Amino acid sequence: MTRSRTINSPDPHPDAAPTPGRTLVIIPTYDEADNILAVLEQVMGLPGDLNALIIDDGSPDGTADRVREEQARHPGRLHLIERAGKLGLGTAYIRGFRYAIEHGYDYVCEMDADLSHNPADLPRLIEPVAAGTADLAVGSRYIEGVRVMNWPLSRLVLSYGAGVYTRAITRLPIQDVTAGFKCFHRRVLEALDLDRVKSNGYSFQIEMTYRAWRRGFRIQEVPIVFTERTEGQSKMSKAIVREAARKVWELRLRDLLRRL
Ligand SMILES: Nc1nc2c(ncn2[C@@H]2O[C@H](COP(=O)(O)OP(=O)(O)OP(=O)(O)O)[C@@H](O)[C@H]2O)c(=O)[nH]1
Ligand SMILES: [Mg+2]
Repeated sequence: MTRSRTINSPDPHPDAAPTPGRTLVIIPTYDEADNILAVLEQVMGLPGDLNALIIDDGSPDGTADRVREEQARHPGRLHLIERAGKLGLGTAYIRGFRYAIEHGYDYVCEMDADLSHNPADLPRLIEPVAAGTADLAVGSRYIEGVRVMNWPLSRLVLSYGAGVYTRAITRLPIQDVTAGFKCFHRRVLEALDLDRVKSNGYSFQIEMTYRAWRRGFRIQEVPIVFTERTEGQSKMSKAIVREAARKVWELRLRDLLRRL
């Protein structure tokens, strides 16, 4: 039994017959040399037709070198895009989404490189999208209780508060609005105008989910356990929180003015 919640109608989308499809797992990295090999070992070991794409922003700690070494072990399945400098999570994902569309992937996952997201949960995220019961699956920390490991209370309050704030302003019927562990059906990425997605930090996650919901796509939250990183540096900052606080209003107002 899948313990999860579907928003909107549970009926399959007309062109969403369950098909074995190709999956791309996009993993943006900045200074994740201490984590990336462990993540890749688990991701590449999963069953099914699954490839990974690392988007590295010139990490000074040599993350991309580790990925290149690993590519030889997975011929044609592990892809790497290197960008010149730290350009942000949002633009990294947009780059990855375009790659996924160009290369004909059916299911496109987002995942952090710091082991906060458990690769073993990927099949449960892909499953509703592949089965045609959801267009977007969101790995949620806040359904069926709160499942976050090793976070200080302040971080939990911030994350949970982001959900209360976002729902109050936008009515987005999602418990974990900043979740970064997701699986999109390609039709969602094709339908959204990716040029218009400008957020970079947490608000990128809110913006993608909001735009998908407003376009009428079915979103399903799948419970996951989130574990705070033990290796590497956090990139969380006050600027990221300010961007999210502003962005939620911007999305709502643009939507009201029909300029989303
Ligand atoms: N390519 C790229 N990846 C980034 C950038 N910023 C963060 N990342 C990656 O995005 C993922 C999420 O970033 P984190 O630093 O874990 O952010 P967080 O989860 O909010 O913070 P902590 O887990 O507390 O460190 C990780 O895989 C990072 O390496 C960036 O500017 N460019
Ligand atoms: Mg993290």
